[in-house]
Order: sequence, then structure tokens, then C-alpha cells
Amino acid sequence: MKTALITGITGQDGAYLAELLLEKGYKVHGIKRRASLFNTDRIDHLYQDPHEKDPRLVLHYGDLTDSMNLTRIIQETQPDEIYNLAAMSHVKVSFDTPEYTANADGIGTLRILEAVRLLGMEKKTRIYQASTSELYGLVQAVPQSETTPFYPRSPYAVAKLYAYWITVNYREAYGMFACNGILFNHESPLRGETFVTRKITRAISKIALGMQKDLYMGNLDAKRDWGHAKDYVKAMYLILQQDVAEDFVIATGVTTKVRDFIKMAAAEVGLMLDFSGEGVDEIGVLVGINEPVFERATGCGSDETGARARIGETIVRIDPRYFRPTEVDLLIGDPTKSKEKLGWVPEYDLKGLVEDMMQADVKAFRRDRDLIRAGHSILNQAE
Ligand code: NDP
Ligand code: GDR
Repeated sequence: MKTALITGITGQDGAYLAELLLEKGYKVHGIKRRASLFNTDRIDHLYQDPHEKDPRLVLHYGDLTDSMNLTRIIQETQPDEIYNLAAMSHVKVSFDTPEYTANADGIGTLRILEAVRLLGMEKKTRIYQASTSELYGLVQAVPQSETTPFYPRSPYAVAKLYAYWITVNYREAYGMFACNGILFNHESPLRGETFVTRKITRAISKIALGMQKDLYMGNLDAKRDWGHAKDYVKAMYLILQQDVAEDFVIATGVTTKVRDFIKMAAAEVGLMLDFSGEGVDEIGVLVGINEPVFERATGCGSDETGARARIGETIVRIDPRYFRPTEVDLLIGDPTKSKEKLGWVPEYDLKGLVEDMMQADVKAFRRDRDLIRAGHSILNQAE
């Protein structure tokens, strides 16, 4: 039985990867942070009672900023593969917390590589580093491939640039099997609520159900290459199963504007949006409803209003608070190498991704709405 250690197991990718590796028969160790509330929602379905004999999923308290902790966990768990997914992963927040981001996302990667080396495990343990399309930043060329020059545009991306190169350096200097997956944006129903796709699918679901008035957005012109996280964790696994350690771009090769993602999400519940105006004055107006789609998707019968009462109203507005000091305007990846060498074939396209996210959010908010109607209070009302 192979053993894997996943940092960031409580995050979107950590949850899908843990599930994949457990299915493949791995013993999985995960590092989670101590928090004042439970933070294992995404992996609770994989959890086994620790009192059972030989549980295949084991969680350890830890933090990427704590070398001693990381070294001890690696020594105790003796992993064949380490997937370093932990990071302060929000680009906008990295402008507010640049030093912490550098420490966790940049030096955190060094801590793992150096722990493996100092423990004499450099021939045993393979390491996957969660690199990012944010490295490309200010557009140098499109589509972006493994050979496109980097130009990071945020404290997050600069920290990840260090992590990228220290991974390459340990591979070249010490012969370690250490690889970068340069992953373009990938989303899912498990995506953090403040990333743009999930913010949109949650808000549109609530607007359709009559539970929210407005959606405030930042830059609607940004273009992203969005895939499904379920497909992308398969690529992480494949990268560590190769004969030779190499870096790979994982992307769909299709790019879409944020504004069009909003329209697609709305169309899933039969809402038709029209955008007008420019810059901070741009608005998105609800111009019509496709009734059969609306009723099927929301479960709202003809006696319920939901979004019906809002036709002609503005539901999307701009709030400059969400603009970034420096933006990444256009990402579009070239996955040729990963398709040829890894045999990686994604199952979801953008339509399938939006469908999956919208179905999950509508279902969750309908349940909340029904509970509220039945007189229960819902604790998590975050928007
Ligand atoms: P999430 O933000 O969903 O998850 C991040 C994980 O890292 C969480 O488990 C979080 O713990 C943990 N974490 C954060 N800081 C620390 C720390 N100091 N010590 C230990 N754990 C920490 O990210 P994703 O799952 O979306 O992304 C996974 C990785 O891939 C990240 O490194 C991200 O930067 C990178 N990436 C993501 C892409 C994407 O589109 N999703 C694209 C390219 C790269 P907690 O739950 O306690 O917050
Ligand atoms: P990104 O993802 O910065 O690409 O980083 P995010 O979803 O946060 O932003 C994508 C684009 O949407 C624009 N945008 C908004 N973004 C957010 N979050 N909220 C808004 O209201 C909003 N309005 C417009 C942004 O300006 C941006 O252009 C993600 C993270 O997962 C990183 O960890 C990862 O490395 C990269 O993807 C690849």
C-alpha cells in the first residue's frame, strides 16, 4: 500500500485528491490547521473513526509555517508521495497579507523539500508542488505553456514563483523527484465561497430563489481558463507516476470572461441577463425568464415568485472594493504536453462545470429556504 501526505487536505483540491487516492488504495495522511471551528467539512465523508484498526485516512495538526512540525510529520508518516497543496490561495487577500503569503506559499514549500532532504528521504519520497497559472501574470504570450516566461502580478504569485523555482532547484541539485503542476483555474461545488465562480453560483442561486437582492462584482473583463477540480486532481496524481520528474501545464485551452460566466450561471436557472454601462457603472439587468428551465432548476412552482418579481431590475453591480492593485487580464493554457505525456483527458467542459456548481448551490439554498420557511434559523448566511 502506498502512503501519501497531503498538505491543504481541508481545501477544495485536498478533498478531491484524498478521495481519489483512497479509491486507488493509498493510505492518506493529511495536514490540517487548528481552527476555532470545525474545518473538515469537505472531507468529513471520508473520515473514519480513529479508534478503528488501521484507518486509511489520518489527520495531523500542522502548518506550513512550522518547520519542526512538518519535519516530524514527514518522519512519522514516511510518505511515498507528498502533495503540497496548502497555501494562502486568494490572490486579492495576498495584497493584504503579503508577508504571511510569502512565508506559507513560498518558504512553506522550501520547508517540505528541505525536510525530505534532511531526513534522507530524497530517493523515497516524490513531491508535487501546486504551482499556478498566476505565474504568467502580465501576458507575455498566449496560449501559455511550460516554456512561456513568467511575470507574476501579486504577492501570491511572487510567493508561488519562489516555490516553483525551489522545486526545480531541489530536483536538479539533489536528484529529487519534485514536480510542478502549473494548474489553471479549477472550480467545483467545493470551491471556496470568495473565489469568483463560487461567489457567482451561490449568488445567482439565491437570487433565483428570492433569497438575495444583488451581486456585487469586481473586474468583469478578466478572462480565465476554467476547468473542474475533479479532473485536475487526476493530473496531480499522474504527474507523480511518471518515470521522469517534470513540470506540466494543466488547462482546458478555452478562456471565458467573468461576465460570460455570470450569464452562463444565470442561464442554468432560466434567468436572462443583459449587461450595459461601462467600468464601475456597468450593471447586469434581469431581462427575462425561461419559465420551463426556471421551474425545473429551482423547483419553484407557478405559485411562487422567486426571481419572477425582479424582471427589469438590476441584479449585478460593480464594487471597486473587488478590484486588484494589479490584475491578471488573460489566462489561456496549452495542455498539449500533459495530454501527450500524461494521457490526461478532462471529463468536464465549462458548461458541465457550471451545471455541476449551479445544481449543488441551488439544492443547498432550497434546503435552507425550506428550513427558514419551516421556522428554523440558518446559521451560515455568509455571502
Ligand atoms: P483552498 O484555498 O481551497 O485550500 C487551501 C488549503 O491550504 C486549505 O486546506 C487550507 O486550510 C490550507 N492552508 C492554508 N494556509 C495554510 C498553512 N499556513 N498551513 C497549512 N495549511 C494551510 O485552495 P485550492 O484547494 O483551490 O488550491 C490548492 C492549491 O493549489 C493551493 O496551493 C493553490 O494556491 C493552488 N492552486 C489552485 C488553483 C485553483 O484554481 N484552485 C490553481 C492553481 C494553483 P484551511 O482549510 O484551514 O483554510
Ligand atoms: P484567481 O481567482 O485570482 O484567478 O486565482 P478568483 O476567482 O479570485 O478571480 C478570478 C478573476 O475574477 C475577477 N473578479 C473577481 N474575483 C473575486 N474573487 N471576486 C469578485 O467579486 C470578482 N469580480 C471579478 C478577479 O479580478 C480575477 O480576475 C485563483 C486561485 O485559486 C489561485 O489560488 C490560483 O492560483 C489561480 O486561481 C489559478
